Amino acid sequence: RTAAGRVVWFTGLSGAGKSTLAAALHAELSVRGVPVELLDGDAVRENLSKGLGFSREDRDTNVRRIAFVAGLLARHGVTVLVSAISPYADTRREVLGELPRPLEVFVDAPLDVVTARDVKGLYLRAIAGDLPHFTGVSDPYEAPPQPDLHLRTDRISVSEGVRELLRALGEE
Ligand code: GGZ
Repeated sequence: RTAAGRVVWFTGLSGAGKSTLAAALHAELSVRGVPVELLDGDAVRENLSKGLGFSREDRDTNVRRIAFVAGLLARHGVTVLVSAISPYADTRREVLGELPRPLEVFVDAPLDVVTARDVKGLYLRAIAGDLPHFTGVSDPYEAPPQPDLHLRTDRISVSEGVRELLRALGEE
């Protein structure tokens, strides 16, 4: 199988759709019998990275921990779907460079779109100045210059995104 042991790394702003796409791809691969695991930033921060904040150092630590676990799983043929903002281009390049056949996916929607979605109300708080270090508002997000896949979630549906992901993985 072509997706076996690959790490699909979803990067993008909060609310861009990383977790939604990762969950949908997870469901599709599971149905197809592909061994697949999901490492979601939110869940990771409640367990593996509990206590970490949002300074550059803490985000980098979070991203390195996720990559470490992803590498262990991938080594055993599991397809790993990582969903984390992972805002720093250098850190992404470093950790992805140590993974076998990574697929970097830029989950992209303009700031005004994610602000309008504001599922958790975090953008409202950040714009009001109540949330320091909030990615895209009061903290940087460095878009990947050459992602393997660039999904504009304000233009395509979740199922279209999943189709593109499956194609990129050679699993269509
Ligand atoms: C960005 C924050 C912040 C700040 C809380 N900046 O969309 P969400 O809500 O559900 O997921 C986001 C999550 C970010 O965790 P990650 O592990 O993906 O970030 S990183 O890769 O940069 O380490 C968001 C919520 O936590 N959240 N405060 N200040 N996102």
